Amino acid sequence: ARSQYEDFMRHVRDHGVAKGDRTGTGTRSVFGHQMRFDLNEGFPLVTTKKVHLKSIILELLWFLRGERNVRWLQERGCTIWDEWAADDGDLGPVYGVQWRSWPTTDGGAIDQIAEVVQTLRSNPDSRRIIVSAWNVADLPKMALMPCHAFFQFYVAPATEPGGRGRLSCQLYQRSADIFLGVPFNIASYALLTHMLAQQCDLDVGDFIWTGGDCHIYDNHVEQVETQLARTPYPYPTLQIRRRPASILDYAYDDFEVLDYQHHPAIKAPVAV
Ligand code: THF
Repeated sequence: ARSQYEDFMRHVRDHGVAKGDRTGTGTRSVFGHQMRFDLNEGFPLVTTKKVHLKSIILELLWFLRGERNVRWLQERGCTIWDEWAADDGDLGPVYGVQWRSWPTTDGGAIDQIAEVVQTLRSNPDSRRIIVSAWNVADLPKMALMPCHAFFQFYVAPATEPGGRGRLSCQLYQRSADIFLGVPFNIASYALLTHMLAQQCDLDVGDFIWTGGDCHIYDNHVEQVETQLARTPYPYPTLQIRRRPASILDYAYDDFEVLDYQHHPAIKAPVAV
C-alpha cells in the first residue's frame, strides 16, 4: 500500500519504547519490522515530504564506485556523510569498500557487486546472491558501522515462455532512523534493484525492507507529527534513460523520476 512507510512511522510513534542510544539523543524504538514494495506499482519515494533524490542517487553511485572518502560526494553538492568524515574526508572501509573490495586474508579483494551481476546472469536460481557490508574484522576501522548491512537478490522465473524473470531484493537494516534515513534507504535499494534488473535483462519484482532497531529520534517527534497529518500521494515512476555498459557505468543524468507528487520538505537535525 502507498502508506506503508507512514503506517510504520505511526506504529513506532504509538508503540515504541523510550530507549537511549549511542548518540545520546533518545528515541522511541520498536525491534523488528518489514515492509514490501512492489516496484511495478511505482518507485517507492516517500511522498508525505519532499525527499532529495539527488543525494540518494549520488550516494548510491558513490557506493558503487567503491569510495571511502566524502570528497567525491562534496564535489557534487552532497553533504549527507560530512558529519562522520575525518579532516581528510576519510570514513574508513565503509559500504563502498566492502561492496567492491572486501579484503581477503591472503591480501586479495572480492568484488561482491560483480559477483551479484555474474550470478544473476548465470545462475538466477541461486540462494546465495548476497552482499554484506558487515565485515566483522573491519568494523573498528569504520567511522560508522553499516546500518543497511546485508542484502539478498532473488529471481522469480518468467511465468510465460520467452518472458523475463523478476528481480527482488531484500535488505536487512540493523538500525533505522525512520524520519531521515529510511526514505533514503528504501529509494536507494529500489534504485539499485532497477539498475541490476536492467543489466541482467530482468523485470523488477519486490523490494523488501527488514529493520532491526527501528526508531524515531526524540528531536524528530514534531516533524513526525507534521508528516503523519498528511495524506500520501501515488508513487512516481522511475525511468532510466539509457542502458550503460555495466553496473558501474551509471551516471546521475541517467535517472529521471516522473510524476513525483509530494508534500513540502520537512527539516530535521541528524543524530551523529
Ligand atoms: N545517522 C543517522 N542518525 N541517521 C541516518 O539516517 C543515517 N544514515 C547515514 C549514516 N548515518 C546516519 C547518512 N545518511 C540525511 C539523510 C541521509 C543520511 C544523513 C543525513 C539528511 O539530513 N537528510 C535531509 C537532507 C537531505 C539533503 O541534504 O540532501 C532530509 O531532509 O532528508 C542513513 O543511512
